Amino acid sequence: MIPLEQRFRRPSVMGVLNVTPDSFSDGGVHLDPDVAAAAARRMIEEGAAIVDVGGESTRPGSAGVSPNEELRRVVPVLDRLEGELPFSIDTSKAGVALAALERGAILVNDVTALRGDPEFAGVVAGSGAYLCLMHMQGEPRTMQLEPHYGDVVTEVAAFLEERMSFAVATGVSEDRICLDPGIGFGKTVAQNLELVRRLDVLLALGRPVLVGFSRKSSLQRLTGSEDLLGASVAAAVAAFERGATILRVHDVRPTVDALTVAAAVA
Ligand code: HH2
Repeated sequence: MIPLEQRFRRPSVMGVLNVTPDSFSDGGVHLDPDVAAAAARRMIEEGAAIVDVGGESTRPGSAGVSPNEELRRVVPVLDRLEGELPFSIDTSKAGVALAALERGAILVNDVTALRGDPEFAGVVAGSGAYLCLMHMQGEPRTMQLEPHYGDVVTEVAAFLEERMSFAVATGVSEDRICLDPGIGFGKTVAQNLELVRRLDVLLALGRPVLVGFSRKSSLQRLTGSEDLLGASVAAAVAAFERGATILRVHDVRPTVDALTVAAAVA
């Protein structure tokens, strides 16, 4: 694999495809694998560089699903995407990551940053795939109850630096890794905004940064709007302008258009 920064030019869009009944913004929409595969194709046509397939919701309060249930949700979709378009798998289970890698996933997106499953790091290292390491305080079930930090930005940076060292020690080469502050994962609105405002601190770790602000509740709290399209696009542009490389979003076409303009004047 070529280094991640060559495969994903700044800015690149990652389209979100949740194959779950309960994801916070698109739960239940893509449960039919043919519908899910069609949505993935549309995202690529609209300019996404990659489609992120997930079978377990990590929304605040969610309890998680069994490996078998997660496989049952994602495998029929992955079977349809195999060989057709670039996709990643959003999972913290080694068995699910392996099933996706066997079907050609080029990136593994682990919201636990290799803390969830002891087998996970080895599976990724052996595959040669790209890896996204994300920061989360606590676990989805409880993470929004009482987020606490001294300085959120330096703590997230220290965490990601340590997780990257761990990944490299288990055999994942550094040029395959991207880092993610984990917007909404154990953070207040102010902390989420601070992480984007001071993205340079994460960039100083030397790896491309992925930001997923799309449709998150902080945007709803900030704007008071129920329709989060405008807020999500603005958040993607703001993150890009502060140096993010990959923007993980639900609404691909408007985000790609906005980023094209933002990049043209950069
Ligand atoms: N956010 C969500 C899920 N996975 N992965 C990364 N790397 N970064 C993120 O910010 C991120 C993520 C949550 O969003 P969504 O997939 O829309 O919802 P749910 O977890 O409810 O399926």
